[in-house]
Amino acid sequence: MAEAALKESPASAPEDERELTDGFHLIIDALKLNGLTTIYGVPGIPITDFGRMAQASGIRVLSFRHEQNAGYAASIAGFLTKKPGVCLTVSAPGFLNGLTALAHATTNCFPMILISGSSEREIVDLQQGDYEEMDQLAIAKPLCKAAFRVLHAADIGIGLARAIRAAVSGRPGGVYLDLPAKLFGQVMDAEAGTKSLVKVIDAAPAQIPAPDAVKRALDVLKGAKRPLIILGKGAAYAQADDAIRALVEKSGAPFLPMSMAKGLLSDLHPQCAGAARSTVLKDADVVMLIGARLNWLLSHGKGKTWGGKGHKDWGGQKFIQLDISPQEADSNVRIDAPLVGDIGSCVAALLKEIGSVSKPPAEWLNAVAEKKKGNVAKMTETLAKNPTPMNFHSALNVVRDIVKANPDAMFVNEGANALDFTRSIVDMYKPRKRIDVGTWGIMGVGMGYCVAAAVVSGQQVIAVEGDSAFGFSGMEVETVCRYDLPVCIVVMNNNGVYKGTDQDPTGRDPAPTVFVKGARYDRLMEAFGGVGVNAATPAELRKAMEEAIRSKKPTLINAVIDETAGTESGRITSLNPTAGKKK
Ligand SMILES: Cc1ncc(C[n+]2csc(CCOP(=O)(O)OP(=O)(O)O)c2C)c(N)n1
Ligand SMILES: [Mg+2]
Repeated sequence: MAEAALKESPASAPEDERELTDGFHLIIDALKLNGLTTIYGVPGIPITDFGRMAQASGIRVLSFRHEQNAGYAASIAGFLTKKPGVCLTVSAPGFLNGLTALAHATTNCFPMILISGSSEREIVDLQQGDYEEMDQLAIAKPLCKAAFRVLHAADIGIGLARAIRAAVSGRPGGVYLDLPAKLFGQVMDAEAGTKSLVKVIDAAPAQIPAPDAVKRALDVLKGAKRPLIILGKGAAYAQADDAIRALVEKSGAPFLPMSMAKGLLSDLHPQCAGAARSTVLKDADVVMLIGARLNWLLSHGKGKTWGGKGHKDWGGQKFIQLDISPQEADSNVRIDAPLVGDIGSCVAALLKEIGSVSKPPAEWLNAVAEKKKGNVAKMTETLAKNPTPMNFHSALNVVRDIVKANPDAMFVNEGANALDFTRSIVDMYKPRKRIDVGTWGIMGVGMGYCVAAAVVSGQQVIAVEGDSAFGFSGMEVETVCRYDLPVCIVVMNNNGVYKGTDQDPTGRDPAPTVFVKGARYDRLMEAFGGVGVNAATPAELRKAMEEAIRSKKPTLINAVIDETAGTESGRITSLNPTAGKKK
């Protein structure tokens, strides 16, 4: 009788008979309880066993060659799924390698959690020189949305819950979670451990806009003679695709997708003004920003791009801004109608109240259509040329066809010319297919994005990479081959950064912008069992891409591009400072 009672009540059992758990298992249980079942990381002290145990428990653990790439993978997984992407790193150097990606996630408003092992607190705090000693929490704090440390196994559940909420609620961002080495082996009663875990309820609660703000926004919109809607990656993130389409179509306004919002409505949609960008920015009288910030990518909402007279002059238009953050309005110019809430709720509220709207004046729509027609005709002409050597346009004409034939494929893009030409030439047809350098114009996201895109979507991935851009994460082609992912990488090889033609005026070294001429990136892929193809003509490129997609094999195509073809910094040449002192 006494024995039976003891079995039913493990808490009162003698210590050595109670079932125990530890930090390792509690972290795994906490992740799984919250549906976080993929980890992107690099193993080592103190998290090697954690990775093994996580894998054994059914979590997918994707091991990279460098933490930065694992971090970028986690960040874009967050963007694609609206759940925090999890990156796992070792202490000090591994943590620092992952930190760039955490800061990138925060800047881009992607939910991500960087979980890093760290060294012994008492040694770190006395600065006694521990293995990989670093006060990681202090370093992470200014670079992310929130940072937490867990010292006791009983706090793991709460620690992860705080990290999840911070990452996905409000404006999403990067969160740092510091787990000191001793935490992993800490033992506690299993039942108490289970009770300490938290399943986060409604991690990103809807934020409903105020009715008067909705009315104000609609009044401004309805007063427009030349309206324009700009869709940002916040709109893509929201996964409110149908409502956004309905609002755009109801308004009848031309829309402009920011790079990662391409495909939210098809680039071929009749209202898409992508091919008339300069006209619509300059001439619109009312601009509705949906999940797009007026940062450098939109010339801060002022200056000549926006019809202003001088560099910093306001163009005179009115702005409506839908954004989750109340602090976003007036960041660069006056916002006449801020609408604060999550994009899904804001768009739904506008749709509910909009009533009948008359289409924008024909004069405006015709002016945009004319400009579009002219630019599309010019582009068609350029794309039809077939120069030798191949240039960006003749190569991208092929990519454009392949993407059109495979609209479900994920599309990764980085570089300077390799980015800017691709963005304007390759149309997107579905939401959240195009992922690229984002807010910072960062190089190095390529292979991390490819891995996460393949893992999260289960779809074919196509990557168009500048040869410089590719080099930042090139070693991860081994990761792509190891996991046998359906990734087709096209390296636009113009022998360097922007161009391959620069020379050192002193004749001593190669110029800072050029690489080994005629490099064969395709052979890197072959080293790991993938398919490598050297393509010097559009026909060879087309054949190789079609075969990659048919076979689903990891493929790298070295597309040989005219080394004179690019321009300095692609489309952002003007951001280069110029020397005040002429020679
Ligand atoms: C992390 C980081 N380092 C450096 C840069 C500066 N940068 C901008 S584009 C670029 C590479 C451009 O060359 P490539 O990828 O070959 O594109 P191309 O213009 O030649 O097509 C570099 C290094 C950056 N944006 N990000
Ligand atoms: Mg290049």
